[in-house]
Amino acid sequence: MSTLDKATILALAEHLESAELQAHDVKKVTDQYPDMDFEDAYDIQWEIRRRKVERGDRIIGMKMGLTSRAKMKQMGVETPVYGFLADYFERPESSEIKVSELIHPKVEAELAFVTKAPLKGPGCHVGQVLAAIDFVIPAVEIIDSRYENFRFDLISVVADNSSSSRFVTGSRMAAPADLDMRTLGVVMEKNGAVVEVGAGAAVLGNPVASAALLVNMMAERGEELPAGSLILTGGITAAVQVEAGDSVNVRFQDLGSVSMRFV
Ligand code: 0L1
Ligand code: MG
Repeated sequence: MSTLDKATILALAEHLESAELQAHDVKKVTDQYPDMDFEDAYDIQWEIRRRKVERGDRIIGMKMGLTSRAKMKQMGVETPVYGFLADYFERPESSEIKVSELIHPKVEAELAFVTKAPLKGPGCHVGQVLAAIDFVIPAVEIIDSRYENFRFDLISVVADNSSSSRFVTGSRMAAPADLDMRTLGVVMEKNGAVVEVGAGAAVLGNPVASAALLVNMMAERGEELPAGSLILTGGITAAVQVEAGDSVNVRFQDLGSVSMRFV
């Protein structure tokens, strides 16, 4: 049930989107509106999305966040969150990513899917997702909460498009049938040193389950995922802070590696 009126939703969407575009941090929105709920937060997120589309940006997919059981427990929450991906979030493999356009970026290793059929909930299951996946590619998401010191609560995070900011995908693709996504290992290196390791099962037991949940969560708003969408399924590793001068390379079992440099 929403608690905020339309004018407040519009004002908060503008406020948070400006923070993103101008790369400055803000106080979490629940400080001012402590009674706001998840519906308000997704209303704000969908309004930010609408503003971007109106300006000519394309929405190329969706991401799931807070999909690791350990992170959910740490934050005292039981549901992951989703966000949208705009075309300008994407950066090419091995490219330089400008930290001056960001506030306090962190990187996390993820598996990404590109779909060949629309997906619609409620009741979307893992089998439907597997049938709709065209191919799997490795990805690194660069999250960047707009909130001071990454200090937030879940409702504020959702309003802020779940900290979506940039992402890089690798070019080696695989069919889902050729991978065991639960045991698929990743090793993240920063400046040549291993900083994180993990396996796909960190993402809700199986990244495919994360995509099914995304579709079912979108269905709560009557939304579906069109064919050709890119889905970032959630962090396999913890998020690692980066700054100008850092190089990141993530090796994915059976899927090659994804690298980038922060400048
Ligand atoms: O992609 C993610 O898991 C991030 C979700 C938002 C929470 C955060 O900024 O850490
Ligand atoms: Mg993520």
